[in-house]
Amino acid sequence: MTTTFPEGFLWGGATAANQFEGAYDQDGKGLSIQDVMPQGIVGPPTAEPTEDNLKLEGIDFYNRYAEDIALFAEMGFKTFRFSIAWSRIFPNGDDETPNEEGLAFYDRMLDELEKHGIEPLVTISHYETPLNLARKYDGWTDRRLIEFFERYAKVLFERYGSRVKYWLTFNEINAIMHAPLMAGGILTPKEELSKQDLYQAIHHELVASARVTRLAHEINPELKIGCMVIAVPTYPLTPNPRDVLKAMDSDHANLAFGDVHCRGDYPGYFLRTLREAGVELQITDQDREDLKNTVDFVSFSYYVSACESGDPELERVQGNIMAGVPNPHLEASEWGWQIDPVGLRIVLNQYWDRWQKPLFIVENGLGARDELVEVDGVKTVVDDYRIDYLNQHLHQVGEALADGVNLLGYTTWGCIDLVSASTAQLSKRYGFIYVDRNDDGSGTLERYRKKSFDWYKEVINTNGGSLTA
Ligand code: BGP
Repeated sequence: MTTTFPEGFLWGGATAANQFEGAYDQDGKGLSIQDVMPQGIVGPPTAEPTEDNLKLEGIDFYNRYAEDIALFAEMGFKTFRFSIAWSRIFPNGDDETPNEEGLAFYDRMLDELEKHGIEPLVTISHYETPLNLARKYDGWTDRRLIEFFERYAKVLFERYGSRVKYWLTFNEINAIMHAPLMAGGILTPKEELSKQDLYQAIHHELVASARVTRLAHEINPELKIGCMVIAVPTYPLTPNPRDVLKAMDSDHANLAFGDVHCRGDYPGYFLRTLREAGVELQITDQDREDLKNTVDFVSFSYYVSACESGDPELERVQGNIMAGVPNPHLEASEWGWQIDPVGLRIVLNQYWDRWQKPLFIVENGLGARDELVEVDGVKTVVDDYRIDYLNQHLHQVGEALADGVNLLGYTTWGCIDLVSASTAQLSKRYGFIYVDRNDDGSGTLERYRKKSFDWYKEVINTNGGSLTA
């Protein structure tokens, strides 16, 4: 069948400040947790920023944004997802007043996007809690973070609310279960973090998300606020009911975040998890009221599906942040992430059926090692593997649209090469644009169009018509 994408479908690409801006101490920016995470989530944080941390310079988007946005425009991007670095706006997180130079940077970026008619899609917090909040408060375990986050979001809505319609509160909010430092700014090592503190931190983020949703609507009723979750559809390894049940439990652990954001209350299965873990959440009456401020749409990242089994002995392997039993029917990327285009159609249907809120795919893509070559005297990457991956996934998106799913748009992850979140490498590349920078920090930072650049341009230009089955 031919894939039909709706008119006005928001095609684009996605990024995060800490992974590509660089300029980690420029113009009054404070340190964020990422500035002391040179190994992403595969190694411990350092006491202070160290030279081996590729994020300190990133791909220098901070100083090259105009050139890069022009390349996105050349591909025909309708939207561009980026995050605002909290510590550029509030260098310590708990400051009383914002840093004007930080705010001015995003004004300049928005000018550039407007110039090209690209709709901004802004993540308020993408794995970059100000380091001071981690050190002083142990991140989101402390209730006071709600107030600091609200202050930050208020400044953003007031400053950019007339120019930015689509906002996401926390990137991959469910990642906090597995990566409490990256997703929750919690410095207590994961092994020492009590369930009580972890779930309390989750509660604080959920309340903060709901409170800023209300705030946004108060400031400008036109604003559209979305939650953002990692989507990992979980299949039972076999039809054994124990496997099916385990898969359901595993799905529930993730769906809970969307349930709270869309329904305004904790689901029963989640309360049971808390009871069985001996956790007593500190919830005030005001919290319960706040949670009722549900989101306008649901956004998610999709890279992998997983299997589950009732057999605890079976080995679980890590995909995107979460682990599961490997699926014998699927191939994996070089980083072991299992590739499952059909899973994207499944999850789109699951979310739409469950929440009946517009959906937005804000991350999807293949992390691969690319080789820069010369074709007809022009430097490029012949990334047919990436084209194939994206084509297959987008074909399934088309199928989901035919199933009746309401989808606002699709932004590929890392539309320009950037530093990986999990392993902090540059060699794990996702982009349509190659950036000359290597894992050892060497490179000219020059940009080159990959083969997928022209391919995506054609997909956008034909509104999906050029995709193949
Ligand atoms: C998501 C994050 C992104 C991003 C992406 C790819 O978890 O929201 O920040 O990096 O995954 O992951 P990685 O960079 O680890 O390959």
